[in-house]
Amino acid sequence: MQIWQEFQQQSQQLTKRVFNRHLRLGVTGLSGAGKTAFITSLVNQLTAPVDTVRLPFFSPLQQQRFLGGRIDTSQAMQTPRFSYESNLQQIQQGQWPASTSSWSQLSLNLRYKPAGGLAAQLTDYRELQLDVVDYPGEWLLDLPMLQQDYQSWCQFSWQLFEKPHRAELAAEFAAYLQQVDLDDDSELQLQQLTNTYSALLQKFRLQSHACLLQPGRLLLPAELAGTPLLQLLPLLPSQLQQPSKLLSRLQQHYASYQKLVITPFYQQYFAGIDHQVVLVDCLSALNAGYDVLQELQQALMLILQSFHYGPTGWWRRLFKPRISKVLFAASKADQLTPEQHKNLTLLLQQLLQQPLQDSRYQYCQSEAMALSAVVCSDIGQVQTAEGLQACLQGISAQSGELITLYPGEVPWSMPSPLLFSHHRFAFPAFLPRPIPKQQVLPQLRLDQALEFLLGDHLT
Ligand SMILES: Nc1nc2c(ncn2[C@@H]2O[C@H](COP(=O)(O)OP(=O)(O)OP(=O)(O)O)[C@@H](O)[C@H]2O)c(=O)[nH]1
Ligand SMILES: [Mg+2]
Repeated sequence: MQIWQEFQQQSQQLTKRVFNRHLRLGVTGLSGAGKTAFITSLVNQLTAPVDTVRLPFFSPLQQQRFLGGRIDTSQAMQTPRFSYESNLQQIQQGQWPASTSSWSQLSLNLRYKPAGGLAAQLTDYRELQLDVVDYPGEWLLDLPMLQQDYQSWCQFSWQLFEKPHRAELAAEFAAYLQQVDLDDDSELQLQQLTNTYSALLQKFRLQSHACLLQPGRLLLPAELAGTPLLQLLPLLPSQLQQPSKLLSRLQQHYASYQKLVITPFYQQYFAGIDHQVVLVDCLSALNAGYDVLQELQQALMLILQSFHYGPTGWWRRLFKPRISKVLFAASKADQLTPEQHKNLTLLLQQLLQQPLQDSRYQYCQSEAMALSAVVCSDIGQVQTAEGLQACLQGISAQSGELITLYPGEVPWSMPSPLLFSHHRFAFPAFLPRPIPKQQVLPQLRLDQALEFLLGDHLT
């Protein structure tokens, strides 16, 4: 019975894909980029009663063809469901949902009237199934590890560890590794080394604000906690020269991690993506300084190399899906006064300049914008000696108090290290403003994002 149901579900899915009625949206971004907030707001905008939503640039709604969306309730019981309702409740009550610790999924059925032609005459409405997956951003950085073997991963890691914002913390770990017996591959030694390396990764994140941390599962193991698969760490480049028991064990673990963790992660969540949104938190990186901004650029470049981009037709949609549209979005634009949004978009484009030069992107449509999934600030003006000055008002995430401030300017191109030596960026973090339950989340340019990502599938 269950096999028959699964077969029925799969054939329905295939039919939808052939007729372009199924879209898998890949929400991509490092930890803290805003994926969970983005998905929550997207679901909220698309499932709220259509007369309560304000999405002027989302053409199906503007043309009164969008009839509404609902959450698909037929999702398999064993599939973790994206906690939309509780995330929404938290945001409406003025709190952010916690950082994601495992994967989850949600499907929406979007009902719309066809824009014209024969379809409009023959049917009252059509439905598009939209699938979205949420996962911890840390895991995304495992994808580039598929392109490397253990040795090259170690070399790469130690090059990263030499960077100024990491060097001091890494030196301690290097000294610890120096005195390790390379012919001891006992459980005890492997576990002690792994614990020390995983503590180092946590310190890199908290003290150095580093974002390129591998392997991601060492930071957030989920169901893999305690498995030997996670006994993984980069030996020093000098320790790779001679064969040793420890080296060969770590090589085996690395290969198993690639095969049993990263490949299934990619296959399950990313291999079938049709459209992608890449969320980037440029403002936190600017706050953290030059080295972190550089590292963010490097991380984005590595991640984007893991996806396949290109045109799509029904055959490809079925058998060899490729990403045909990618939206690069600078998140949390509500932390800036509006005249800075253009600079934020330009900075994002500069950050992505290198990956975007890659010829693969020429075959897919891309767009860059600054957006905010949940607007937490009000825009105002204050009188200063120089005249009227734009300012923001919002609830500070640090103090919980209402603050009014001018957050400052965003450089429109990659800033030099010199700029950071005499200027400190301090873009504020806000809490969401509490709103009534029936009110739709305030957002910025989510309508333009939806138009780009979904508009042509709702015609
Ligand atoms: N002001 C503002 N802050 C936001 C917005 N979206 C996210 N944030 C902030 O960014 C933090 C991280 O957002 P999440 O949506 O949890 O980020 P994530 O990409 O899901 O992170 P992981 O779950 O760790 O991978 C939130 O806790 C907020 O502090 C936004 O639209 N506006
Ligand atoms: Mg999350």
